Amino acid sequence: MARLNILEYPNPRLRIKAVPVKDVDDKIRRLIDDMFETMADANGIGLAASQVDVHQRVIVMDLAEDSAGPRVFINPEIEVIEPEMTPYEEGCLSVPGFYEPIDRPTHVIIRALDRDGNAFEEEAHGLLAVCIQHEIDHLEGKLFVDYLSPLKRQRIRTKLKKQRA
Ligand code: QAP
Ligand code: CO
Repeated sequence: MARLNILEYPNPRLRIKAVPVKDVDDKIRRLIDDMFETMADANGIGLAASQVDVHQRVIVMDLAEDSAGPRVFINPEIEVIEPEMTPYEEGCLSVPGFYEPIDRPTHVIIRALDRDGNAFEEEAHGLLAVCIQHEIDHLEGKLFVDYLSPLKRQRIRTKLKKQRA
């Protein structure tokens, strides 16, 4: 396994739209293993392949509160089943050190492929619902800071650039 480099905001490569995975093969499973290692090493709970500069529709997740253990979502889709929105304090491995409440649909159905390429469906609320929406946004080239006011976003951008300089 290998630890991969995580792209950080405002790297323009985070804006690339990911393409669907055609074959869930050993190469994809190696990517998944590397993503889990990278995420664990960075103390993350969710990671999209876009964040490690691989622009294919793959997400890994390991929610501490979760009895389901490590999860993989390939070519994920969500369906919002209720109009209700709930705010949740979100962070992101690509925006280290910043957390802001973001409003998202509370209750969704997830459809995806697992690491063997088998389709599955899961109803989600709470942290799982928040996390899958956050990670699917990454696959679309979208970040949680895009939901903030331009002023807040600019402040985060400036601070991150200074931190790295
Ligand atoms: C996305 O985020 C998420 O700033 C996953 O210094 C976050 O794993 C979905 C992290 C919250 C729902 C709720 C962030 C680690 C990890 C940081 C993460 C940091 C160290 C973020
Ligand atoms: Co993120």
